[in-house]
Amino acid sequence: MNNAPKSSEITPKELFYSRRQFLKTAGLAAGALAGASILAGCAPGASPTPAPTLGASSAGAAGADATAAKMDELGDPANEFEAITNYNNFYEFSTDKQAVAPQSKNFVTSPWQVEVGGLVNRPGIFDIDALRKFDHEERVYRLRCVEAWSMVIPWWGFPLRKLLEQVEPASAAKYVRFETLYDPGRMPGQNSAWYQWPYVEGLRLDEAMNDLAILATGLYGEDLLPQNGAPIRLVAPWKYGFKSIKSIVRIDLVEEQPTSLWMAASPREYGFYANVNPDVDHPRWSQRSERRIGELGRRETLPFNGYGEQVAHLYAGMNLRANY
Ligand SMILES: Nc1nc2c(c(=O)[nH]1)N[C@H]1C(S)=C(S)[C@@H](COP(=O)(O)O)O[C@H]1N2
Ligand SMILES: [Mo]
Repeated sequence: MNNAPKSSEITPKELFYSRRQFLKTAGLAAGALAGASILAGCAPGASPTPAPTLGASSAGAAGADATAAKMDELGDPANEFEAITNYNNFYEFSTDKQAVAPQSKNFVTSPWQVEVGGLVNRPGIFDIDALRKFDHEERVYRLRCVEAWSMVIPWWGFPLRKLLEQVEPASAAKYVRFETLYDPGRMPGQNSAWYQWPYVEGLRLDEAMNDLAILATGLYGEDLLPQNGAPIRLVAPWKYGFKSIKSIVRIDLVEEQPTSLWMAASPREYGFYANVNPDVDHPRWSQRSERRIGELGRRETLPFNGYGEQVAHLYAGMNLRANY
């Protein structure tokens, strides 16, 4: 998803995390992806890893709730922990999806604070420990990357609305602007001049208040690992994955529509709304279908990533074709 992505990033490919992993997934009529070019260097699978086997298809292997099969409301099984934590977009660490996990593994996320301000009546600095005390729940969401691959992830988090209610948005507030940590010493990708750091994303205030929008601090019931945006990240599942900004340190209520890092990098390709929409092609590829990580073949992409019932009303009267 940079200006000139490697074809390996946008083309169905085979990704084998390990033979064991492959056999498990294959047994579920699932396969894997990422192709020849990635295959050879498939870091996570190169040697047997001691990573927890909490994936859907490992149910029964260890028993108990932690390994029970998880699925989304459409019946799609959650991807395995190994896939979710070893195939990542996090350009602050690497533009190579399989390099993000190793490159970020020593990223220290404690202490951590999130400053919430702008057009609010009660601005505040929230320590990560305080945010962890918000009433958390599991949300099993599909994550659909603009690059046309997807996963199902069992997030652990709380509605963004709960935090916004605490700071009391002022009536002039129309948008929410999020910012990732800026620290090139700890996030080496930020030394790249290709992008305007820090990573910024935004939602319209009514989108942010929608129940689907959560702040996640974990997945599979464990604290987030750095590669997934530790210690806290946004998840807006009806939008392309790039909207779900990681490792947040600032949230501002603002009057003007924020300019995201991707809008600044390539406005022709990445818009503000970025709702998942199979009818609007990316300028360089179709959004009609997607490859679900862990499966062979492709799936049809659903409008709003399958969440239209909850969010379509937010866009009544808008020309969605013009809001890529
Ligand atoms: N700060 C930051 N947030 C980010 C990104 C990033 O590069 N930096 N990548 C985005 C993209 S393109 C996707 S698809 C998702 C991937 O989330 P995951 O690695 O947890 O699956 O994170 C999003 N959030
Ligand atoms: Mo993405």
